[in-house]
Amino acid sequence: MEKQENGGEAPELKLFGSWASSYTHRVQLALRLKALEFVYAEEDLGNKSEALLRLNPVHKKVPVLVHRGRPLAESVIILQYLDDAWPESRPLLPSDPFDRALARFWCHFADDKLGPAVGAAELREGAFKGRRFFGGDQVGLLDVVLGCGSYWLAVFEEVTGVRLVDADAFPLFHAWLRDFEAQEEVKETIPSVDRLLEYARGLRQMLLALAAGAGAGAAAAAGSSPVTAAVDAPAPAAPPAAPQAAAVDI
Ligand SMILES: N[C@@H](CCC(=O)N[C@@H](CS)C(=O)NCC(=O)O)C(=O)O
Repeated sequence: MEKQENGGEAPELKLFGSWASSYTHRVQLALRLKALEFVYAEEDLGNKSEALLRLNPVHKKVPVLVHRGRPLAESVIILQYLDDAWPESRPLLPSDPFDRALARFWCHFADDKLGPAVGAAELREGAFKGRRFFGGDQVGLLDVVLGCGSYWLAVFEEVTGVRLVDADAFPLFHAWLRDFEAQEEVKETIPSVDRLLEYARGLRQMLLALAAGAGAGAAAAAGSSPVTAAVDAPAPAAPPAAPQAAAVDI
C-alpha cells in the first residue's frame, strides 16, 4: 500500500521510480502483492534527483528501493530481496530450490533475451506447465517480471500500427495476460493505456525530431545523406521504459 511520507520519520520502505517504467511497476506490484506499506518518490529521468544519483551511483536508474536507509537497485534483485525479507507474506518464488532456480533462470532469460517470438516452446515446457500463472495458482516472480511490460505491447501496436502479438496465433499468451491484468494489485499498478499512449506518442515525436535534427545537422556538416546521418545518430539519453515484449505463446 502506498502511503505519504511522514515529515520527520524516515519510512521503512521508500521506492524511487518513474510512472511509465515497467521496471518500477514490477517493484510496486510486488510490494502490493505482499501488502507492504511504502512511500513512493517519482523521479524525473530527464533531471534525476541527487538522492537517486547517490542511491544508485552505478546505474543511476530507477527503480531503487530503500529499506531502513539501505538502497537496493535492479528490479529483479529487489523482487528477490522482498521475498527473502518477507517470506511469509505472499511468496513470489516457489519453495522448492530447483523450482526457485528455474524461476530465476527464466527471469534472467526474460530480461536478457526475450523479444518477439523468442523461447515459446522452452517457456511453455520449462516454466508454465499449463498452470494458470507461472507461479502456479497465483502470480509469482516470473509473472511479475513478464507481465509488467507486456501491456506496452498494446501501446506499441497502437502507436506503430504494427501487430506484434496476434491473439489467434498466441492464445495462451493472451489468456495469461488477460488473467494477469485482471488481478487487483496489477490494476492498481499499471497506468491507463490512454496515459501510456499519450506518453509513447510524445516520445515518438521527440525521437523523430531528434533523428531529423541529427540528420540535417550531420548532412549540413559533412554533406552526407540525412538518412545515413540519422541512422548514425546516438540514442537519446533517457529511453522509455523498455517493454518486455513477451511475444511468446506460453
Ligand atoms: N535492469 C534495470 C533496468 C532499469 C531501467 O532501465 N530503468 C530506466 C527506466 S525504465 C531508467 O531509469 N532509465 C534512466 C536512464 O537510463 O538514465 C532494472 O531491472 O531495474
